[in-house]
This record gives sequence, structure tokens and C-alpha cells, in this order.
Amino acid sequence: MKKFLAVVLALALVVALGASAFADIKVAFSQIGQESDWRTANTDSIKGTIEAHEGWELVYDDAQQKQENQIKALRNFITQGVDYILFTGVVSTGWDEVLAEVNEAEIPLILVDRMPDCADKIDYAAAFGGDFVEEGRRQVAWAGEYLKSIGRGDEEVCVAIMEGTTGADAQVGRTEGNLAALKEYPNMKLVAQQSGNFTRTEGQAVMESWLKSVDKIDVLIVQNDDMGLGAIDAIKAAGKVPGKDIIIVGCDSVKAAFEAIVAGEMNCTVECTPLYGPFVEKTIEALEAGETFEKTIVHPEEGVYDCVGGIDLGTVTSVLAADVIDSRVY
Ligand code: GYE
Repeated sequence: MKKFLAVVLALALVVALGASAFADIKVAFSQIGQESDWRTANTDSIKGTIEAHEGWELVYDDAQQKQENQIKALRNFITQGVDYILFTGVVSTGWDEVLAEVNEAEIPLILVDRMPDCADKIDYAAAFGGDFVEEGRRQVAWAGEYLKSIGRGDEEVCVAIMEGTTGADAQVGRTEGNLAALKEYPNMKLVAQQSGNFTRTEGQAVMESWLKSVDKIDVLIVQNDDMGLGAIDAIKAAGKVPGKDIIIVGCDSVKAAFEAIVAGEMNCTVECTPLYGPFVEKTIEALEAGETFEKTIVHPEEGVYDCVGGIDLGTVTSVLAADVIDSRVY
């Protein structure tokens, strides 16, 4: 009897070990860091989706904004033999070699958020990211159209652009869109342009220094909401009224920005969704089922939010209502 029990137990152990060795799909995610509310929501969305999926195991790495950490993490993922790699690069250049290694290891690569500039030269299974040039265009176009709507379309206004992390796809694209759109509004004159690194603290510091060194700023374009919220603190501390003395247009559409807009301290935010979890989940399920995707970058739909209404940017502009704010999870 004892012997029989031992055999049964041993068999059960083999089955259990076998199941854990074969059932788990290891999904690795190389995340940039934790610089903003957008990033937190992005991490939560991807982590949460993978962790909740039966049979999937998450291998997560936070690179603390350092490219060398991301390169190390990717090589680690290869050594561990993960089944999928999710990747967003802190900057757009310098990934050719390590992503070629991922390709050589034949680990399906899913690009999310910020694209590497070598995307054309490497293989990837799917890609989801913001249309950053378009977001940048929308920011300036909103300000230009708003100025027209309040009778300031012919007035020379001074514009400051606070950029995201230098060299990040989101910064490069938004700056390109910002500058291209400024050409459409000759009354808007660029007087300052500097990085606030996508963080609230640096946004506040850059604004503080501008308020001392730049003669006049009428419009502040911030390439993410967090920097805008930091700038609001600096503007208030300098005795000026954010949202009135300085028109502020953000990007991301995080809940805190919605609240600032409703409070009249910010004027508009252009949406960029961080919620890639469901996209990633569907993609991996489809790849597991043997489907393949075209090599193309998918840009999820995005809107623009304000409290003004009636500004046509060729995209949906929504007036912030309580239900929109309440339903925002980030
Ligand atoms: O706008 C910013 C974040 O890459 C789209 O990174 C993302 C940007 C986002 O830190 O808040």
C-alpha cells in the first residue's frame, strides 16, 4: 500500500511539474521607467492583462530611463528563453544590434508605445503606438484655433514648447508636429523650446526658469500632461493665472489633466492611450493560434479634450463632462 501511494504521489508530481513547465507562456516586457501618470497606466495595463491571463507568466523589467538597462534586460530575456518580448524604447536610436539578436533568437517581438528607428530593418510580430506627429499637430492647431475663436487670431502671441525626453520617439514626433503646425499660424511665434523630460518635477523647474528668463509666454505647449501640471505650480508661484495668463495645451489626457482643465488651470489635452494591455493580449492569442500580422504600426484612435467646444481639428474634440472624467482610470 505504501509503495502504491508513493507511486501515485510521484506520478502526480511529474504531471504537476510537466504542466508548469509546458503550460506557461513567458511574456517579457521591457518598460522604460515610471516618469509619468501615462507610464503608470501603461505598466498597469500590460502587467495586469498578462498576469490575469491563465497560463501566461510575466517577466518584467523597469529600466529606470536608461537605454543600457533596456539592452541588458533584452539580452536577459533571450538567455531565459522567453516566448514573447514586448518592447518600448526610451530613445529611438541605438537598438539595431540588440533587436537583431532578438530576431536571431526567433522570439516574437511586439513593439508598443515608442518605436525604435530601426523598425523597418527588423522583424516584429505586431506594433501599437501613438501617432506622435499628429498629436503634436493637434496641440498647436488647438491653440491656434482657440486663439482665433476668442478674437486673438491676428495678435502676435509668444509660444513655448516644453519637450519630452530628448530623442524619445514621442518627443521627436510631437516636436515635428508642433513645429509643422506653427507654420500654419503665422501669429504664433516660438520663443522658448526645452526638454522637461516628461516629468512633473522637471516641468515645474523648466517653467520656473522660463518665467524668469523669457519676456513673455502666452501659450505653453507641453508634450505631456505631467509637465503641464508641474508648470501650473510654477506659474501660480510666480503670481500668474494658469489657463488664462498662459494658455496651456497638454498631451496624454490623464485624469489629473482633465481635473485641471475643469478647474480652468489648463485649456486642452490631446489624447494618447496608454492602455495597450488588451491589444497585446489579442495579439499573443492570435499568434498562438498561428495567425500572423502585416508589418505595420497600428495607431489606436485618440481624441482631444477641452472645456470650450466647437473647435474643429479634423478629429473628435470632446467637451469634458463628469462621466468622461469619472470613467478615466488613469
Ligand atoms: O506621452 C508620456 C510618457 O511614450 C507616449 O511617455 C509615451 C509618453 C507619454 O512618459 O507621458
